[in-house]
Amino acid sequence: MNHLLQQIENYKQEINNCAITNADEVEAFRIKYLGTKGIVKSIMGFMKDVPNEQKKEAGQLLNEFKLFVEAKYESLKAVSSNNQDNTSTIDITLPGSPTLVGSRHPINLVRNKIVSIFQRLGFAIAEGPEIEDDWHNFGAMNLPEDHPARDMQDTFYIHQNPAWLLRTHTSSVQARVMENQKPPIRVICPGRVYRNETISARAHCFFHQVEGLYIDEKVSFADLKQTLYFFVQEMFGKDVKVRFRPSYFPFTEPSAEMDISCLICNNNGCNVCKHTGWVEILGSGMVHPKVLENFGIDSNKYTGFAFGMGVERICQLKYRVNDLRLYSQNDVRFLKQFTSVV
Ligand code: 2U9
Repeated sequence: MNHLLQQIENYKQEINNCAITNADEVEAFRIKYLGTKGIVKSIMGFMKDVPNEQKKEAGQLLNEFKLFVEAKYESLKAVSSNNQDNTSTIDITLPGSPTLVGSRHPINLVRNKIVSIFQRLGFAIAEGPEIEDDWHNFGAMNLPEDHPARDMQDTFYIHQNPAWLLRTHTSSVQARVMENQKPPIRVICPGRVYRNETISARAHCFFHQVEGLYIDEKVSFADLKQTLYFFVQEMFGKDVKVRFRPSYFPFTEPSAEMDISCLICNNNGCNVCKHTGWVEILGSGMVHPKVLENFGIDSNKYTGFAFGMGVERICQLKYRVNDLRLYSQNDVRFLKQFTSVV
């Protein structure tokens, strides 16, 4: 037993003093100490000569020694590979690792495309605050006190001051333009809006709108139709067909929703158009005289048209995205698929 102890001590000293710097020496160390005919194996062979009552203690010693040698081998390996790195040269023939540059969000791509089409028609861009007061969001838009859209379930009110709310549409921006500008007014208002909805594939607590407003003398429903027809042709191609359906909004009279022929089935009927051949794309109408008067605009002299569309909706039709949640999950696998609106 004492002999064994002495031997282990000697080897430990030898190992502690060894100076090893390169991979060949490390391999020689491994063969000498840990190889099949190495020192660790050979002193394990002494176990059979150890008296039974000392076997337990001897076993522990040998095990500790084995762990000591293995740890030393691992640290030598690490040191020698570091040395190797320091001396190695860069292989300039290897391909570089590319820097990922990201891409524009599909909602932004589609919003930019919508806005640029209206800019070409002479519309100026207007933006406004997302936190609004009741007047700019509802009152000025002819939404009466008891209108369901004012309901707590649809609108996010600010706890600290319920006179403030998160805008439910970007009409509040047009309201601010009308406050500060006299006709002619021709603005396009892109922006994020908020509604208190349960999140699902088809609804979200926020989405993006582009609304437009054109007020001047002699603006007619024919101007509305032609402007919006031009817009969808630019957006979806010259072959697109349109139809207008009568509708109701408190801020426009008359009001109309515009459908386009289904791009997926070419007007023949599919799941996207619910087998009607048509898909709804935006709401529109002639600005209600009361809305004009709210801003001191003479409704006998001036008329105007307005429209509003959801960017997510257009994006869904353009890119065939079928779940609204994808837009806000920030998943690169989804986002990197979009590069431009064609
Ligand atoms: C002023 C006067 C009138 C904006 C309009 C719509 C019709 C409309 C919806 C489309 C889908 C909202 O995103 S959506 O849910 N919008 O249908 N919006 S007319 O009318 C205005 C705006 C400002 C001063």
